[in-house]
Amino acid sequence: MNPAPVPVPPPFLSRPQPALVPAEPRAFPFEPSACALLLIDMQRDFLEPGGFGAALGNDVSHLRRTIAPCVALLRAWRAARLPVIHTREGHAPDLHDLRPAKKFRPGSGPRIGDPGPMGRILVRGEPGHDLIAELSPHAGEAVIDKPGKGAFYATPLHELLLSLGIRQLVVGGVTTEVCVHTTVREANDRGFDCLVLSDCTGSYFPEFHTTALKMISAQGGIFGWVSSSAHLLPALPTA
Ligand code: C5J
Repeated sequence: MNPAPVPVPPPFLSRPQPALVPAEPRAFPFEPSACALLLIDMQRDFLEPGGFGAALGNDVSHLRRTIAPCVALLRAWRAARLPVIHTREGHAPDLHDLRPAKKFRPGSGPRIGDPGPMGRILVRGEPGHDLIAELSPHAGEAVIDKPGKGAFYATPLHELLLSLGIRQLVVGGVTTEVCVHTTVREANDRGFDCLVLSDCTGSYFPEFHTTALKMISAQGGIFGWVSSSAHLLPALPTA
C-alpha cells in the first residue's frame, strides 16, 4: 500500500506579479512573499582549513569563494525581512542517527564521529559542526539539524515551509553535488520551486559544481532554475 500523500504547498490564490529573475533555463518568477532563503551546511567542518573536508584531502578554497556572495545575499535578504533557513549536517553525540551506510565508506581517512581538529567530526555541539561565523544565524532564523544529505530527511523542514506559506526556495550552500542537489531534487518532488545560485554554491570539485548546476536546469529545468546572486539581488524588495 502506498503511504499517505505528503501535503503540498497551496497554489497562490491571488498571484502577485512576480519579478522575473534572469536564470537557466528561463526567467525565474520570483515571488518574495512566498520565498525563503535556504543556506545549506555552511559549516566549519566543510569550509575551514582543518575541518572534515580538508582532512579528507579537499581544497576548501573552492567552497570558501561562496562566503562573500552568501554574506551579501543574506544581508539583503534580512533587510527585505524575508525568511531565512540554515541547515547543518550532523549527528547526535551517541551517533544513534548515523546509519552504517553513511558511516562506513570504503576509503581510509577520518569518519563521522572520529576526533578531528575541531572536535568530533560532524557531531552536534562540536566546534566543527557550527555554522561559519560570517553566516551566524540571527534570532528568529530557523536552523535545521539534518542527519542526512537532504534537508528534508528526518527533519521538520517540510512542515516549517508550509507553516510559513513558502512555495519557492532560493538555495545556496555546500556542496553543490551532494547536500544542495539532494535537497533541491527532493524539494522539487515535494512541490517547491528552487532557484539555485551558482556563486553561492560550491563543490570541492569545480567540474562537479558545473555539471551539478547543469543537471538542475537541463531538460527544461528538470529540478529547478539556476542563476546568480547578481541577478537576484536587484529583484529583492526593499523594506
Ligand atoms: C557532504 C554536504 N558533502 N553538505 N555534505 O558530505 O554536501
